[in-house]
Amino acid sequence: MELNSEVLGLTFQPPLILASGILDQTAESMERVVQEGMGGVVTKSIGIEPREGHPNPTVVELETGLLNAMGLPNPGIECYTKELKELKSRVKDTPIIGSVFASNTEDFILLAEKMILNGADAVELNLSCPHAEGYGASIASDLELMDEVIHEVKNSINRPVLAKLPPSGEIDEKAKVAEESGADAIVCVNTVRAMAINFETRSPILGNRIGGYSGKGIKPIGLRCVYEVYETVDIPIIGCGGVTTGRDALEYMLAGASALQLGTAIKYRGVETPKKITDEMASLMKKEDLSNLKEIIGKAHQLR
Ligand code: RRO
Repeated sequence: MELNSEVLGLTFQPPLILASGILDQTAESMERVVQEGMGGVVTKSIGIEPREGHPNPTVVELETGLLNAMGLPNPGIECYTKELKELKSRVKDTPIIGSVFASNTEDFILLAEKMILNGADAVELNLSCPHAEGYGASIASDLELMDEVIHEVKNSINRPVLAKLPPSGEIDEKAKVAEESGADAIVCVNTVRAMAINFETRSPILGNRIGGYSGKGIKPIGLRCVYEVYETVDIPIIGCGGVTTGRDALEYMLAGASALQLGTAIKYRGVETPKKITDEMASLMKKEDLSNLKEIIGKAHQLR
């Protein structure tokens, strides 16, 4: 069974993409994930200047997922372009999506142009980090600014632009604005703003106090977001949020996702996660007599 998805003129085979923020600091680690069956990769979110990120602890393991407040640590675009070039030379047939964050339109344009110039096939605009003042979710909550950023980036690069949205607020309204501004796809969703408190120390655990929740626990939220956005826009949706098994992936596709991003699942199922999920998708489809993903995408909307 051929499990592939054509999205944005790119072929994802299988339709599983490494989500931003996991195993994506170096060309070597991203290549390794591709060798383990990932159909595409998104880089760590990269900004103009190097950033150390938030103080430790930056990650907490919860019962059904992870809580992080990394704080956009990254080496800055000048330094990261070396990794990107190296990655491009190592994974020629696998689409590379460059993730970028900024606080203003000019910086977004500069970052997107550098990503494309150095080997990215598409750009993912991080409009949704839940715990970075002035970046991320604060961009998507200002619809005028989001419109300008997407419109201007789209005008500057001749490649697909993906808008990664937060699960907060009216996501269908944000997705509609993103589509009208020229986004080629919506990534649904970033992590959920959350926190953990240690009873014994009577204090928040994360250095930044507030962080983003990912993994199995947020799957119903991501699924709902994909479902709502599918009813609102005509551009493709890439599902993200707690996809851990082949069944999860197919449920997201029923909600309307054309491809999926995987992140936290790798922590629980290892670097072989994409192969495992692909096998699970194939056997579940075989059992249900399905041979093509097109028979699945968006089908949960027809049964009401
Ligand atoms: O680096 C982070 O702390 C981070 C980012 Br950029 C993001 O988009 N989402 C998240 O949960 N963490």
